This record gives sequence, structure tokens and C-alpha cells, in this order.
Amino acid sequence: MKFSKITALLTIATLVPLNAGATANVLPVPVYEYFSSTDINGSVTIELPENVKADVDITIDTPELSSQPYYSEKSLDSSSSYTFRLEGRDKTPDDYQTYTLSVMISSSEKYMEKPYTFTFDVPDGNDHPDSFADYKFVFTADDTESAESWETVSENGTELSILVHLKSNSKGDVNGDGSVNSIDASLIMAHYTSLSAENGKPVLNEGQKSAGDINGDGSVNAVDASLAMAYYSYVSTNPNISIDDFLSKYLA
Ligand SMILES: [Ca+2]
Ligand SMILES: [Ca+2]
Repeated sequence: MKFSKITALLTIATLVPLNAGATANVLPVPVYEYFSSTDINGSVTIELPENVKADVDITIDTPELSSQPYYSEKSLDSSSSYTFRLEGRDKTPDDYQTYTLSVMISSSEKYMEKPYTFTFDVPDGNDHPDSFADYKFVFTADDTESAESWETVSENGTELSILVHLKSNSKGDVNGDGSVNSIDASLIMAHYTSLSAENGKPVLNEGQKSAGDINGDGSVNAVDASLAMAYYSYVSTNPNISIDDFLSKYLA
């Protein structure tokens, strides 16, 4: 009787969200095939601002493996926080493991040019009790024009606040280099082709998809790629026409 009460209390305790303020804390599942939960001695918690999505990748470097996927989460939603559990290991020159966190945040029309990255180690919990490494990254986002995709706003031990600067691409300019040409058409086709395949992954991020949907019908496909090419060839003889003006003529 006594034990079952204790068990019930423990069960309740594990259901309490780890972070007050976030609606729920999600524990993503590692993709690393050698993951051993008994070796967990660290974690990375990510909190996202409202109205964004995030792709979060954690890779591991060891003497045998370089940039091996450890976690790979796509389109994480802003309404939750996420805790990625990590194994610890004692480090020697020929036996190490180093993690690299990579976070790409996007909104429906804006995206990060470069991912936020952070490289760190997790010590071995058996040899170093009380060494649990609990990193926390609190992200905020704005659309300030900046040469940098992100900046560290504050750093308090292992808790970091990161401000990301989201940018948007103009219509047709999928890669954001300032012009619409065959590179953009190729990216649109690569995205469409990849998603048409079984288990295909998107090539374009949210902001790029928005720029790639040239005719604005909600999907990015061969029609948009041919419109990019048509505009590119038209602009070579009519250099001052905007893509919107071109489209209103061409699609009329
Ligand atoms: Ca371009
Ligand atoms: Ca379209």
C-alpha cells in the first residue's frame, strides 16, 4: 500500500512540465543508433518564441564518426519547449565526443540565412557526479535588417538568450541573392522533385517556399520554376520590369 502511493506520487511528478511558462515540454527521440539512455548526463532545452517553427539538429563527433546525426527534428512548433537528452563521456585525445547544436528558425514568410550553432561537450556522469550539463537556449525573433542571422543577447552560465533576425526573400528570389534566374528555378524544381519522392524532404525553408510560390497558388512546383525562367529571359530584354508587373502581363 505504502509503495503504491509512492509510485503514484512519482508518476505525478514526472508529468509536471519542466519549464513553467511553456505549455509543455517535449522529449524528442534520438536518431543516433548507439544512443544509451543509461549514459545520459546532459540536456539541451530549446524554448521558441510565438509564431515560428524550428528545425533542430544535434550532431556528434567521435574518433569514429564525424558530424553523425544525433537528433534531427523538423518543424518544431513554437507552443512547446523541447529537451534533448545527451550522453556523457570522459574525454581523452583519442576518445572524445563533441556535440554541435544547429537551430534554424522560420516563420510563414521569413527565415534565417544561417543556422544558430553551438558546440559543447557533456562529461561522464559516472566518473563525475553532479556534472549534469543542462544547457538552455531561449530564442526570440525579429525582422531587423542585419548582416548577422543571430546574436547572443545574454549568457548566464549554461542558459543563453538568442535573438534571431529573420529575413524574407522577394518573390522568385528563392536563394536571396537579389536576382531571379535559373538558380532559383533549379531550387524550386529540386524542392518539388524531392517532395514528390517517397519520404522526400523539403529543400526549401518556409521563407524560401514563400518566395518560390511565384504564382501564389499555395504550392511550389514546375509552374513556378517555369515562371522564374520566363521572367529571367524577359528581364534580359526588359531590364526594369518587376516580377509583379511581368506576372500581371504574362498571366493575363
Ligand atoms: Ca536568386
Ligand atoms: Ca505556385
